[in-house]
Amino acid sequence: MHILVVEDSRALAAILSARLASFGHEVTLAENGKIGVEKFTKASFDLVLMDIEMPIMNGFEATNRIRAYEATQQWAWTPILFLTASDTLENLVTAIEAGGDDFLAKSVPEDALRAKMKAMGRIAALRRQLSIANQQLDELASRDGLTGLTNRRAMDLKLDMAWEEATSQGRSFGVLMLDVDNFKKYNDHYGHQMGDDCLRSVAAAIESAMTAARAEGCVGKSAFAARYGGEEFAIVMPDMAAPGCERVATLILDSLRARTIAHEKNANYGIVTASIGGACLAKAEGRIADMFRTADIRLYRAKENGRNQAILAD
Ligand code: GH3
Ligand code: MG
Ligand code: MG
Ligand code: MG
Repeated sequence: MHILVVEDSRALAAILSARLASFGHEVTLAENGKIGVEKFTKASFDLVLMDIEMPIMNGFEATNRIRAYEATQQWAWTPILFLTASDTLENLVTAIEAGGDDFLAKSVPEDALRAKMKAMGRIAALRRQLSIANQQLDELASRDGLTGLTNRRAMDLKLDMAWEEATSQGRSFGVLMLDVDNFKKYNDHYGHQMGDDCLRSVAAAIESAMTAARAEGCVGKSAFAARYGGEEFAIVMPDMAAPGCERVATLILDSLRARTIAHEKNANYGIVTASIGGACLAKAEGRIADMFRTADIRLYRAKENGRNQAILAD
Protein backbone atom coordinates (compact mmCIF):
# COMPACT_ATOMS: atom_id res chain seq x y z
CA MET A 1 0.00 0.00 0.00
CA HIS A 2 0.96 3.63 -0.36
CA ILE A 3 0.48 5.02 3.15
CA LEU A 4 0.42 8.67 4.18
CA VAL A 5 1.69 9.12 7.76
CA VAL A 6 0.77 12.50 9.23
CA GLU A 7 2.68 12.86 12.49
CA ASP A 8 4.56 15.76 14.03
CA SER A 9 6.79 13.70 16.28
CA ARG A 10 9.83 12.91 14.15
CA ALA A 11 10.82 10.02 16.38
CA LEU A 12 7.43 8.32 16.12
CA ALA A 13 7.17 9.02 12.39
CA ALA A 14 10.59 7.43 11.86
CA ILE A 15 9.72 4.31 13.84
CA LEU A 16 6.34 3.92 12.14
CA SER A 17 7.64 4.41 8.65
CA ALA A 18 10.53 1.99 9.20
CA ARG A 19 8.08 -0.65 10.43
CA LEU A 20 5.61 -0.08 7.60
CA ALA A 21 8.42 -0.18 5.05
CA SER A 22 9.62 -3.48 6.55
CA PHE A 23 6.09 -4.88 5.89
CA GLY A 24 6.53 -3.88 2.25
CA HIS A 25 4.54 -0.61 2.21
CA GLU A 26 5.53 2.67 0.64
CA VAL A 27 5.36 5.54 3.10
CA THR A 28 5.01 9.30 2.61
CA LEU A 29 5.50 11.50 5.69
CA ALA A 30 3.84 14.82 6.52
CA GLU A 31 4.77 16.71 9.70
CA ASN A 32 1.44 18.42 10.28
CA GLY A 33 -2.19 18.32 9.12
CA LYS A 34 -1.81 21.11 6.58
CA ILE A 35 1.07 19.40 4.80
CA GLY A 36 -0.82 16.12 5.13
CA VAL A 37 -3.83 17.51 3.24
CA GLU A 38 -1.58 18.98 0.55
CA LYS A 39 0.21 15.69 0.01
CA PHE A 40 -3.07 13.80 0.05
CA THR A 41 -4.48 15.82 -2.83
CA LYS A 42 -1.31 15.46 -4.91
CA ALA A 43 -0.89 11.69 -4.91
CA SER A 44 -2.96 8.57 -4.56
CA PHE A 45 -2.95 6.82 -1.16
CA ASP A 46 -4.45 3.58 0.08
CA LEU A 47 -4.39 4.52 3.75
CA VAL A 48 -3.77 7.52 6.01
CA LEU A 49 -2.36 7.28 9.54
CA MET A 50 -3.24 10.56 11.25
CA ASP A 51 -1.91 11.97 14.49
CA ILE A 52 -4.38 14.14 16.42
CA GLU A 53 -2.36 16.76 18.26
CA MET A 54 -0.17 18.62 15.78
CA PRO A 55 0.94 22.25 15.29
CA ILE A 56 -0.54 24.41 12.46
CA MET A 57 -3.41 21.98 11.73
CA ASN A 58 -4.55 19.14 13.94
CA GLY A 59 -5.64 15.71 12.79
CA PHE A 60 -9.40 16.32 13.09
CA GLU A 61 -9.25 19.43 10.90
CA ALA A 62 -7.01 17.66 8.37
CA THR A 63 -9.45 14.73 8.25
CA ASN A 64 -12.33 17.11 7.67
CA ARG A 65 -10.51 18.66 4.75
CA ILE A 66 -9.55 15.30 3.28
CA ARG A 67 -13.18 14.17 3.44
CA ALA A 68 -14.32 17.44 1.85
CA TYR A 69 -11.80 16.95 -0.94
CA GLU A 70 -12.92 13.35 -1.46
CA ALA A 71 -16.53 14.51 -1.71
CA THR A 72 -15.55 16.27 -4.94
CA GLN A 73 -14.09 13.05 -6.40
CA GLN A 74 -15.95 10.00 -7.61
CA TRP A 75 -15.98 6.92 -5.41
CA ALA A 76 -13.29 8.30 -3.13
CA TRP A 77 -12.99 7.07 0.45
CA THR A 78 -9.52 6.47 1.77
CA PRO A 79 -9.40 4.78 5.20
CA ILE A 80 -8.02 7.11 7.87
CA LEU A 81 -6.73 5.65 11.12
CA PHE A 82 -6.06 8.08 13.97
CA LEU A 83 -2.89 7.61 15.96
CA THR A 84 -3.86 7.89 19.60
CA ALA A 85 -1.96 7.75 22.85
CA SER A 86 -4.05 4.90 24.19
CA ASP A 87 -6.67 2.48 22.94
CA THR A 88 -9.71 3.49 24.90
CA LEU A 89 -13.37 3.28 23.90
CA GLU A 90 -13.52 7.07 24.11
CA ASN A 91 -10.74 7.39 21.52
CA LEU A 92 -12.56 5.02 19.19
CA VAL A 93 -15.79 6.99 19.37
CA THR A 94 -13.97 10.28 18.83
CA ALA A 95 -12.04 8.88 15.87
CA ILE A 96 -15.14 7.64 14.08
CA GLU A 97 -17.11 10.81 14.80
CA ALA A 98 -14.26 12.87 13.33
CA GLY A 99 -14.49 11.07 9.98
CA GLY A 100 -11.85 8.45 10.72
CA ASP A 101 -12.40 4.73 10.26
CA ASP A 102 -10.55 3.41 13.29
CA PHE A 103 -7.67 4.29 15.52
CA LEU A 104 -4.28 2.85 16.23
CA ALA A 105 -2.50 3.23 19.59
CA LYS A 106 0.95 4.71 19.09
CA SER A 107 2.27 1.93 21.29
CA VAL A 108 0.72 -0.79 19.10
CA PRO A 109 2.82 -3.98 19.19
CA GLU A 110 4.56 -4.83 15.91
CA ASP A 111 2.48 -7.96 15.27
CA ALA A 112 -0.79 -6.09 15.80
CA LEU A 113 0.37 -3.35 13.42
CA ARG A 114 1.30 -5.93 10.81
CA ALA A 115 -2.10 -7.64 11.13
CA LYS A 116 -4.01 -4.34 10.91
CA MET A 117 -2.04 -3.35 7.82
CA LYS A 118 -2.83 -6.70 6.25
CA ALA A 119 -6.55 -6.11 6.77
CA MET A 120 -6.23 -2.57 5.40
CA GLY A 121 -4.33 -3.96 2.40
CA ARG A 122 -7.28 -6.20 1.56
CA ILE A 123 -9.64 -3.24 1.67
CA ALA A 124 -7.28 -1.23 -0.54
CA ALA A 125 -7.12 -4.05 -3.11
CA LEU A 126 -10.91 -4.29 -3.17
CA ARG A 127 -11.25 -0.52 -3.55
CA ARG A 128 -8.92 -0.61 -6.55
CA GLN A 129 -10.98 -3.38 -8.17
CA LEU A 130 -14.18 -1.50 -7.44
CA SER A 131 -12.80 1.66 -8.95
CA ILE A 132 -11.75 -0.15 -12.14
CA ALA A 133 -15.15 -1.89 -12.36
CA ASN A 134 -16.91 1.46 -11.94
CA GLN A 135 -14.85 3.05 -14.68
CA GLN A 136 -15.71 0.15 -16.98
CA LEU A 137 -19.40 0.46 -16.10
CA ASP A 138 -19.36 4.20 -16.76
CA GLU A 139 -17.70 3.55 -20.09
CA LEU A 140 -20.26 0.87 -20.99
CA ALA A 141 -23.21 3.00 -19.92
CA SER A 142 -22.10 5.80 -22.23
CA ARG A 143 -21.67 3.61 -25.35
CA ASP A 144 -24.28 2.62 -27.88
CA GLY A 145 -24.56 -1.17 -27.83
CA LEU A 146 -24.75 -1.62 -31.60
CA THR A 147 -22.13 0.79 -32.91
CA GLY A 148 -19.90 1.50 -29.92
CA LEU A 149 -20.31 5.24 -30.48
CA THR A 150 -21.32 7.61 -27.69
CA ASN A 151 -24.98 6.94 -26.96
CA ARG A 152 -27.74 9.52 -26.81
CA ARG A 153 -27.74 9.84 -23.03
CA ALA A 154 -23.99 10.43 -22.83
CA MET A 155 -24.17 12.73 -25.83
CA ASP A 156 -26.73 14.96 -24.10
CA LEU A 157 -24.53 15.21 -21.02
CA LYS A 158 -21.34 15.96 -22.96
CA LEU A 159 -23.18 18.35 -25.23
CA ASP A 160 -24.57 20.40 -22.32
CA MET A 161 -21.09 20.81 -20.86
CA ALA A 162 -19.46 21.63 -24.19
CA TRP A 163 -22.19 24.14 -25.08
CA GLU A 164 -21.98 25.82 -21.68
CA GLU A 165 -18.23 26.24 -22.11
CA ALA A 166 -18.54 27.49 -25.71
CA THR A 167 -21.27 30.06 -24.94
CA SER A 168 -19.58 31.35 -21.78
CA GLN A 169 -16.35 31.92 -23.69
CA GLY A 170 -17.94 32.93 -27.01
CA ARG A 171 -16.13 30.17 -28.89
CA SER A 172 -17.11 28.63 -32.23
CA PHE A 173 -19.24 25.49 -32.41
CA GLY A 174 -20.36 23.04 -35.07
CA VAL A 175 -22.86 20.19 -35.26
CA LEU A 176 -23.63 17.74 -38.05
CA MET A 177 -26.67 15.49 -38.29
CA LEU A 178 -26.21 12.46 -40.50
CA ASP A 179 -29.01 10.21 -41.70
CA VAL A 180 -28.53 7.05 -43.76
CA ASP A 181 -30.28 7.27 -47.13
CA ASN A 182 -33.20 4.96 -47.91
CA PHE A 183 -32.38 2.80 -44.97
CA LYS A 184 -35.87 1.42 -44.61
CA LYS A 185 -35.50 -0.03 -48.10
CA TYR A 186 -32.12 -1.48 -47.07
CA ASN A 187 -33.74 -3.30 -44.16
CA ASP A 188 -36.64 -4.45 -46.30
CA HIS A 189 -34.33 -5.74 -49.01
CA TYR A 190 -31.39 -7.18 -47.06
CA GLY A 191 -32.98 -7.93 -43.70
CA HIS A 192 -32.65 -6.41 -40.26
CA GLN A 193 -29.48 -8.31 -39.42
CA MET A 194 -27.62 -6.85 -42.37
CA GLY A 195 -29.20 -3.53 -41.53
CA ASP A 196 -27.47 -3.72 -38.15
CA ASP A 197 -24.14 -4.57 -39.81
CA CYS A 198 -24.64 -1.63 -42.12
CA LEU A 199 -25.16 0.75 -39.19
CA ARG A 200 -21.95 -0.55 -37.60
CA SER A 201 -20.17 0.13 -40.85
CA VAL A 202 -21.60 3.65 -41.08
CA ALA A 203 -20.39 4.30 -37.51
CA ALA A 204 -16.93 2.98 -38.41
CA ALA A 205 -16.86 5.23 -41.48
CA ILE A 206 -17.71 8.23 -39.29
CA GLU A 207 -15.03 7.27 -36.76
CA SER A 208 -12.33 6.87 -39.38
CA ALA A 209 -13.27 10.20 -40.96
CA MET A 210 -13.02 11.82 -37.53
CA THR A 211 -9.59 10.27 -37.04
CA ALA A 212 -8.51 11.63 -40.42
CA ALA A 213 -9.94 15.05 -39.52
CA ARG A 214 -8.01 15.03 -36.25
CA ALA A 215 -4.82 14.11 -38.09
CA GLU A 216 -5.42 17.06 -40.44
CA GLY A 217 -5.86 19.26 -37.39
CA CYS A 218 -9.32 20.41 -38.43
CA VAL A 219 -11.18 19.03 -35.39
CA GLY A 220 -10.13 19.22 -31.77
CA LYS A 221 -9.89 16.47 -29.18
CA SER A 222 -13.28 17.28 -27.70
CA ALA A 223 -15.17 16.58 -30.94
CA PHE A 224 -17.20 13.37 -30.86
CA ALA A 225 -19.67 11.33 -32.87
CA ALA A 226 -22.79 9.85 -31.32
CA ARG A 227 -25.64 7.60 -32.35
CA TYR A 228 -28.51 10.03 -32.16
CA GLY A 229 -31.14 7.34 -32.64
CA GLY A 230 -32.07 4.72 -35.24
CA GLU A 231 -30.08 5.41 -38.41
CA GLU A 232 -29.23 8.96 -37.39
CA PHE A 233 -25.89 10.13 -36.08
CA ALA A 234 -24.69 13.42 -34.64
CA ILE A 235 -21.21 14.88 -34.78
CA VAL A 236 -20.49 17.49 -32.14
CA MET A 237 -17.52 19.78 -32.74
CA PRO A 238 -16.63 22.41 -30.17
CA ASP A 239 -14.20 25.11 -31.39
CA MET A 240 -15.14 24.54 -34.98
CA ALA A 241 -15.63 27.20 -37.65
CA ALA A 242 -17.54 26.71 -40.93
CA PRO A 243 -14.62 25.59 -43.19
CA GLY A 244 -13.76 22.85 -40.68
CA CYS A 245 -17.39 21.70 -40.59
CA GLU A 246 -17.47 21.44 -44.39
CA ARG A 247 -14.25 19.46 -44.35
CA VAL A 248 -15.47 16.98 -41.74
CA ALA A 249 -18.77 16.47 -43.59
CA THR A 250 -16.88 15.79 -46.84
CA LEU A 251 -14.51 13.35 -45.12
CA ILE A 252 -17.44 11.46 -43.60
CA LEU A 253 -19.43 11.16 -46.85
CA ASP A 254 -16.27 10.11 -48.74
CA SER A 255 -15.35 7.60 -46.07
CA LEU A 256 -18.82 6.02 -46.26
CA ARG A 257 -18.87 5.95 -50.11
CA ALA A 258 -15.41 4.37 -50.12
CA ARG A 259 -16.84 1.39 -48.28
CA THR A 260 -19.07 0.66 -51.29
CA ILE A 261 -21.65 -1.25 -49.25
CA ALA A 262 -24.13 -2.60 -51.81
CA HIS A 263 -27.60 -1.04 -51.60
CA GLU A 264 -29.56 -1.91 -54.73
CA LYS A 265 -32.58 0.07 -53.62
CA ASN A 266 -30.72 3.32 -53.07
CA ALA A 267 -31.80 4.96 -56.31
CA ASN A 268 -28.99 6.39 -58.49
CA TYR A 269 -26.19 5.25 -56.22
CA GLY A 270 -26.42 1.49 -55.71
CA ILE A 271 -24.32 1.74 -52.55
CA VAL A 272 -25.03 2.93 -49.02
CA THR A 273 -24.89 6.71 -48.81
CA ALA A 274 -25.92 9.28 -46.24
CA SER A 275 -27.12 12.86 -46.10
CA ILE A 276 -25.81 15.49 -43.72
CA GLY A 277 -27.27 18.72 -42.42
CA GLY A 278 -25.04 20.97 -40.40
CA ALA A 279 -24.88 24.19 -38.46
CA CYS A 280 -21.81 26.19 -37.46
CA LEU A 281 -21.57 29.26 -35.29
CA ALA A 282 -18.48 31.47 -35.19
CA LYS A 283 -19.57 32.55 -31.72
CA ALA A 284 -21.75 30.16 -29.74
CA GLU A 285 -24.87 31.77 -28.27
CA GLY A 286 -28.51 30.98 -27.62
CA ARG A 287 -29.75 27.42 -27.26
CA ILE A 288 -28.06 24.32 -28.57
CA ALA A 289 -31.50 22.96 -29.52
CA ASP A 290 -31.75 25.73 -32.15
CA MET A 291 -28.49 24.57 -33.74
CA PHE A 292 -29.85 21.06 -33.99
CA ARG A 293 -33.11 22.36 -35.46
CA THR A 294 -31.16 24.26 -38.14
CA ALA A 295 -29.04 21.19 -38.89
CA ASP A 296 -32.19 19.09 -39.13
CA ILE A 297 -33.86 21.48 -41.59
CA ARG A 298 -30.72 21.39 -43.79
CA LEU A 299 -30.61 17.61 -43.54
CA TYR A 300 -34.16 17.52 -44.86
CA ARG A 301 -33.09 19.78 -47.75
CA ALA A 302 -30.15 17.49 -48.52
CA LYS A 303 -32.65 14.63 -48.78
CA GLU A 304 -34.96 16.64 -51.04
CA ASN A 305 -32.00 17.61 -53.16
CA GLY A 306 -31.24 14.02 -54.07
CA ARG A 307 -29.48 12.64 -50.93
CA ASN A 308 -25.78 11.62 -50.71
CA GLN A 309 -24.70 15.19 -49.91
CA ALA A 310 -24.12 17.68 -47.13
CA ILE A 311 -25.82 21.05 -46.68
CA LEU A 312 -24.34 23.31 -44.04
CA ALA A 313 -25.68 26.74 -44.98
CA ASP A 314 -28.89 28.37 -46.20
P1 GH3 B 1 -34.44 8.66 -45.86
O1 GH3 B 1 -33.45 8.50 -46.95
O2 GH3 B 1 -35.44 9.72 -46.17
O3 GH3 B 1 -33.78 8.89 -44.55
O4 GH3 B 1 -35.25 7.30 -45.76
P2 GH3 B 1 -35.10 6.16 -44.70
O5 GH3 B 1 -35.74 4.94 -45.23
O6 GH3 B 1 -33.67 6.03 -44.30
O7 GH3 B 1 -35.86 6.76 -43.45
P3 GH3 B 1 -36.96 6.16 -42.51
O8 GH3 B 1 -36.99 7.08 -41.35
O9 GH3 B 1 -38.23 5.95 -43.28
O10 GH3 B 1 -36.45 4.73 -42.08
C1 GH3 B 1 -35.45 4.55 -41.15
C2 GH3 B 1 -35.33 3.07 -40.93
O11 GH3 B 1 -34.23 2.78 -40.05
C3 GH3 B 1 -36.53 2.48 -40.30
C4 GH3 B 1 -36.01 1.61 -39.20
O12 GH3 B 1 -36.52 0.29 -39.26
C5 GH3 B 1 -34.53 1.55 -39.44
N1 GH3 B 1 -33.76 1.41 -38.21
C6 GH3 B 1 -33.72 2.25 -37.17
N2 GH3 B 1 -32.90 1.76 -36.21
C7 GH3 B 1 -32.42 0.58 -36.66
C8 GH3 B 1 -31.52 -0.41 -36.11
O13 GH3 B 1 -31.00 -0.28 -35.01
N3 GH3 B 1 -31.26 -1.51 -36.89
C9 GH3 B 1 -31.82 -1.67 -38.11
N4 GH3 B 1 -31.50 -2.75 -38.80
N5 GH3 B 1 -32.67 -0.76 -38.62
C10 GH3 B 1 -32.97 0.35 -37.94
MG1 MG C 1 1.37 14.97 17.82
MG1 MG D 1 -34.05 8.97 -40.18
MG1 MG E 1 -32.72 7.61 -43.35
